[in-house]
Amino acid sequence: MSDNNTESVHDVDAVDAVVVGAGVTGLYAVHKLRELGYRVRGFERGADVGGVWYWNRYPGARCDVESADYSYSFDEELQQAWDWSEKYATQPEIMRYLSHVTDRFDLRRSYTFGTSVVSAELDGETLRWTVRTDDGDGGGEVLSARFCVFAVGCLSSTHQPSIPGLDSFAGDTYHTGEWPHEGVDFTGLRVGVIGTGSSGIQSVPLIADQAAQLTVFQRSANYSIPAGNKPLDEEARRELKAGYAERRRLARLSGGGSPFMTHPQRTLEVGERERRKAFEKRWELGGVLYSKTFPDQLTDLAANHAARAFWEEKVRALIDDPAVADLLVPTDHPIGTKRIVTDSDYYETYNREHVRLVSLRENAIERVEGQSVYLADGERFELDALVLATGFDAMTGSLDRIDIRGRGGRLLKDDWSAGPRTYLGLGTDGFPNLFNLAGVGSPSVLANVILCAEQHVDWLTDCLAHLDAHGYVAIEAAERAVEDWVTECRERAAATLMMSADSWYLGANIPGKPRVFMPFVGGFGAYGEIIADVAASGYKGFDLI
Ligand code: N01
Repeated sequence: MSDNNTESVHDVDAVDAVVVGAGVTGLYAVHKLRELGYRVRGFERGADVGGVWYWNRYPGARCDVESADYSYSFDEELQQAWDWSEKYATQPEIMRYLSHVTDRFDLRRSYTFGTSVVSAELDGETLRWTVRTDDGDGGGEVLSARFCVFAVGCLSSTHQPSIPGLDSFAGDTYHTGEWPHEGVDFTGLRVGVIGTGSSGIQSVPLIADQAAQLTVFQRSANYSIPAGNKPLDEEARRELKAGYAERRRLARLSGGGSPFMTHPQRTLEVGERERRKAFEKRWELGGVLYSKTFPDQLTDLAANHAARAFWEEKVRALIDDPAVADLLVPTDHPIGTKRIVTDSDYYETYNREHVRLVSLRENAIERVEGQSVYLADGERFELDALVLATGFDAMTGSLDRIDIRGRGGRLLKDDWSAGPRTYLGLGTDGFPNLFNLAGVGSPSVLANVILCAEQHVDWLTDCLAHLDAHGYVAIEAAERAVEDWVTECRERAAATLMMSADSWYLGANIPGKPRVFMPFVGGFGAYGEIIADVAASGYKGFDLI
């Protein structure tokens, strides 16, 4: 630690584990690590628990995984006690749920909120980590920890577009990922939304309900599927609760961590009627799982075309003006290679008089000046408010903000400059006792992240119990195992269509980021088997120290 910092910090607190983040993963990690008898300190940048749900409070923010699945499975009483009110929960309901879980397991007492971890440095002799926080609510602390557990979320560092003059926009500017907690009233205003990913597509219909005029600036069209959201009545809830055991069993075997299996045959192996029936069923189910109707949809272009054609037919039927529909139908990537959006009335919103879609494809935003947005061809839009739905520096953005130094002072960010290097997504060589949960190198963003969190945390706590039972101080991924896993992840991604879209999975939305497919594409169930085998073999690929 630099000498000039010493006076501003409290005494060094020695703990077993530091957990960074109080989102769905961090909360469960704190719970399980405490169950091991560990002394745990958690740190969270936000003023409360919730992670991504704490920050993303834009109108229409809603989960795209069904509520029953997007909930913890580790405690039967918890899952029987909680009542979801809708098929897809809204952000406020998820916050209430996470707060309930936090209270139920008394997790807040382990956290310091409003405080970010700014650095973690390994002592090569003791293999302990010195962790420092900023001078947020916690006042700037230094801790010594045996284990560092990062649960910082994959979509937590917002991406601000570099548009000349944006900073000096004379109206109000909001990023969907940092939405004001008191909400925003757009009544009677001229509003512009930049970005048509999940955040833009979810917020547009609700902003349109309030705004006098709404202009949506679209650089790339996206595939979206109506959520088919509906309230859950008493009977539906009773059925869900009675079926949890089977629901979870299927989810654990599945590719995406939800209890839905693909059709047993390949897309073109079945006849036209059967194929349409299967697509129709998924369309009715709603949302993101459409990309898993048939098993080959993301590996075979002809299969993908069939899914895409069905989608296009459905979506064009929702849009009155064929010229607007032409703009809304993507032509630059196969369906499902960017996350399919789950919407409520998105396409229908463009049938409203006061809503205009502006394509930036051949006519980009050139600058912002005063209250005006100017396009390259000189067209000007006078606006009172601008909503940036421009996404995140996904998967690595939040880790990159932390100065993490392993053996010999190696900086994690430098080690990952050509793309993230992990073994199983969990650990990396040179960084013993440091774990990154539900992020790069694991199914994470390609699956139901709550079950991913449980899968990783359960693996981790079993592993730490193993270390303690056998008298080991530390565990570290072997360099060779890291290299092999990076290769395996790359090869598996290359065997799919996922490399053909400029997605945030590939870092393609962030200028200068290496184009590497960051999550593990092989499926949630298959990944679970791989990490279970590694544990059963005595942690092959890791050095136990
Ligand atoms: O971000 P995105 P998001 N000028 O990166 C555009 C999860 N999520 O916050 O595609 C103009 O997908 C950009 O255009 P392009 C979910 O996993 C889930 O919407 O780069 N436009 C794109 O249209 C999701 O996938 C839910 O050409 C610019 C948009 O901004 C992930 O989070 C809800 C631009 C960004 O889309 C990210 O979604 C919300 C510029 N300079 C989010 N820069 C649920 O349903 C960027 N864009 C649970």
